[in-house]
Amino acid sequence: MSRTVFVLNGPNLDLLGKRQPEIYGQETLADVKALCSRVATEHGLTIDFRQSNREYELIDWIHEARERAAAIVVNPAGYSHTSVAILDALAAFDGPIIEVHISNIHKREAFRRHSYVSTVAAGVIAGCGTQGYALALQRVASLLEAKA
Ligand code: CA2
Repeated sequence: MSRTVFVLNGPNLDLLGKRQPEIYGQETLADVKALCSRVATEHGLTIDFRQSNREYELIDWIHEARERAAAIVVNPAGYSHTSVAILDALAAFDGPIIEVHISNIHKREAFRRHSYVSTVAAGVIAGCGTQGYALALQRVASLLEAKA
């Protein structure tokens, strides 16, 4: 069985650590990737870590995950709150999906409180900073273990 986890990041997350540190912290996306690699190795998982500013590209990657990944960790960023298309793509994925938000979306503007993606996620982590990615991978490891 595949132990590959796709870690997908939505629009503007390439700016992590470069703007708005008061909301998203100091770490860059490269730091998050290094953190994910470390945690994945600890749990015998392999990660495929990607970021895109384009909705269609994220959708294509979710389709690709159907063939190649056992689980998806996704921070859909702004698309969480708007994209039925990303929701539909994720709904066609068979394995566990964990949604991550670096900030606490429930403490911010009202429009951030609703996420389409949450309706298909096995779990949602918000407001734990970039550590949320590590928590998500730990959860994926537990879910895959329980399934094996
Ligand atoms: O808290 C999160 O992880 C979000 O998914 C981040 C999204 C936001 O639209 C969601 O409501 C919550 C924004 C990603 C943009 O990230 C930036 C990072 C640094 C500077 C500017 C944007």
